[in-house]
Amino acid sequence: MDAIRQLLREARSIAVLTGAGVSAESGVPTFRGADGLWKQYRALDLATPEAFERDPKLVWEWYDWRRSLISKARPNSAHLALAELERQSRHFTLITQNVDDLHDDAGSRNILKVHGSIWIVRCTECGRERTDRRVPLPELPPKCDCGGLLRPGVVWFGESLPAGIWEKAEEAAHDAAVFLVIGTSAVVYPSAGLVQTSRRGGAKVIEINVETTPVSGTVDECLLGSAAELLPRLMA
Ligand code: BV8
Ligand code: ZN
Repeated sequence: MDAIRQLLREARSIAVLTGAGVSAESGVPTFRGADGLWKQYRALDLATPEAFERDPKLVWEWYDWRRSLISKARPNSAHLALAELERQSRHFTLITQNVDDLHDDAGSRNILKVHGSIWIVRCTECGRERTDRRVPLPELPPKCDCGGLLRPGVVWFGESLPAGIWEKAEEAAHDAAVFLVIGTSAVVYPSAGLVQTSRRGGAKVIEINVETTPVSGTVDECLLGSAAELLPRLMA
């Protein structure tokens, strides 16, 4: 741990990729864990444009349920430690696959949300986007003032990642001297590919997870444990 603390202190640039595992200790269910969202809700079928096309009410019931769960969640020590690491670092980019905005609530600043935010709604007719934090939503599916159907402002399977944001994430991963990959099962692409991108750019890659993942064999250090427990210890 000392060597890693030293590495983080001296790094000229740090990039971090987080997944649902960093919000687990805030009570937000992960996707693929034992009590995961995928299990109960066939999420892989729900988080798609086709599912929304077929049954927008069903898809919104899932998101409305997640929104009310997330509205009760607070950042945990993993989120707070990452906000602290950013304050101590010269160049720091936080790339998150999470849509819960808990990194914002923890005080992180330079955040790239590659899968969007569950608090954004976007009109499928006029394209207008806005933050809507109402839980529960008054009607499902919610409608825009223009009468169009609103959709969650997240990236679904089969959809491309927000253009500008994705380019910045690739650049940050490539330029990083240290790349932290935390609390992600590293199975969703292209986000999981950022680990390889950082290695190609010469980064020291450190993984923090409670279990090994498909990238564990490619990283320099694999710290097995909870992010909420390990990250604060890396900051001390
Ligand atoms: C695209 C937003 C193309 C919505 C999400 C076959 C092979 C390879 C790829 C594909 C394929 N078929 C299709 C694809 C592409 C597909 C994909 O990767 N599929 C996977 C499932 C195989 N990807 C896409 O479709 C992407 N788009 O490719 O577009 C394209 C290109 C150009 C032009 C047009 C189109 C879009 C992907 C984004 C999908 N949206 N979510 C929503 O949230 O509802 S994905 C979803 O999974 C979440 O965003 C989540 O963030 C993401 C990854 O999951 P994790 O965050 O890693 O969470 P998970 O539960 O899986 O893991 C938790 C981890 O934490 C575990 O490892 C656990 O051990 C650990 N953990 C638990 N507790 C702790 C902990 N770690 C530390 N501490 C703890 N306490
Ligand atoms: Zn509209």
